[in-house]
Amino acid sequence: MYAQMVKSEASQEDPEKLAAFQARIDAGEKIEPKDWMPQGYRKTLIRQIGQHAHSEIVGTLPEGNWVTRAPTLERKAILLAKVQDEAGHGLYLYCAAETLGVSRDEMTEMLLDGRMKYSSIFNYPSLNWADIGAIGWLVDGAAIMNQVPLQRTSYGPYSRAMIRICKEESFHQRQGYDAIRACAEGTPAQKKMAQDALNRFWYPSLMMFGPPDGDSVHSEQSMAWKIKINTNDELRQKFVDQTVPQAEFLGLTVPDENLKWNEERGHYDFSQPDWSEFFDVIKGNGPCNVDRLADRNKAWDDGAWVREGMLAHARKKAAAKVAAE
Ligand code: BYC
Repeated sequence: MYAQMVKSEASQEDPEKLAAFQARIDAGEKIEPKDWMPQGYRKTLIRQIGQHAHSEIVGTLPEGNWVTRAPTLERKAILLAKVQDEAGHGLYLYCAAETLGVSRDEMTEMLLDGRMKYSSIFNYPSLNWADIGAIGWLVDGAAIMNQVPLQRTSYGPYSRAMIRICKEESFHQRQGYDAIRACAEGTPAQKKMAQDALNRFWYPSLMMFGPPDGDSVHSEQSMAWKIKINTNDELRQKFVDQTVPQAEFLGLTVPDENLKWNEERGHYDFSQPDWSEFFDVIKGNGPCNVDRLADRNKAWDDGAWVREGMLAHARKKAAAKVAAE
């Protein structure tokens, strides 16, 4: 329906402007906030960048849950820094989306009342310390796989935000791998925890790339506009190819009986996640959807006095400046 809406909006736009816009995209030019752009391009970016920003913010919840329970002071300091980075990523992305004419408050309200999504992965719980390793290793690993190509996305502010974010995500992935490595090399009970974390996070991580290409409603148009550079399935395959040897190095087993190197294709063959579970989770029925939104709503309500105070201060400063002129 969304794709049809984008097409029907495009039919109402000036064909010459549309052709000139597509020529700029095809020539690899970046589109900047003041440039003319089709309504569908603007809407798609607001949806994708806004959803991405929300994911960064909601993504701090499963990890923040472990800051006070990290096993050593060093692990605590590292996790705290990572969680702060994720919140920062959310802010860069909200700023990038604001250049398209939507405010951060509007996007937040759409998240809080369920009109905007965030990544499915954050609707799964972090039950033990090894889960924090698995999140860094697998979830940040999947995020980087998706975000490195987005550094070349056609919208300038999004592309520039992604360059900065990717640098930090690489550190996040390494800290996760190091944390799960310590568990995998530890006592039999710790190794068991690491395996259990891999068992629970493997398929949800594969889901992060979105539905199979045949069910991806936005990919075709988003790729024509170079908002997306790769299809969901291409990135999922790259992630599997990269991650399986990492699991082998840890002495852990990927929970997939069909996982096998395919010499002819030069890729691993692997089982698809349960896509009905994915669609259920993004409809709001995952294990933690209700808690995540309740936490974000509470944070928004509890922070109202701060926002009001900041606005009152800004108004006072502006009035003092006018009076002094
Ligand atoms: N979760 O047509 P499709 C992070 C929705 S943050 C939820 O393929 P598209 C991190 C999709 O929105 C990671 N919904 O969509 C943070 C669409 O529904 P609507 C976030 C999903 O947009 C903290 C429908 O399914 N990364 O890494 O072309 C700590 C059909 O899908 C998901 C980004 O956001 C999902 N996984 O492709 C650690 C990256 N997948 O909107 C880590 C930027 C699909 O029509 N985003 N849907 O109602 C993208 O690259 C693309 O949006 C996606 C989906 C590849 C995710």
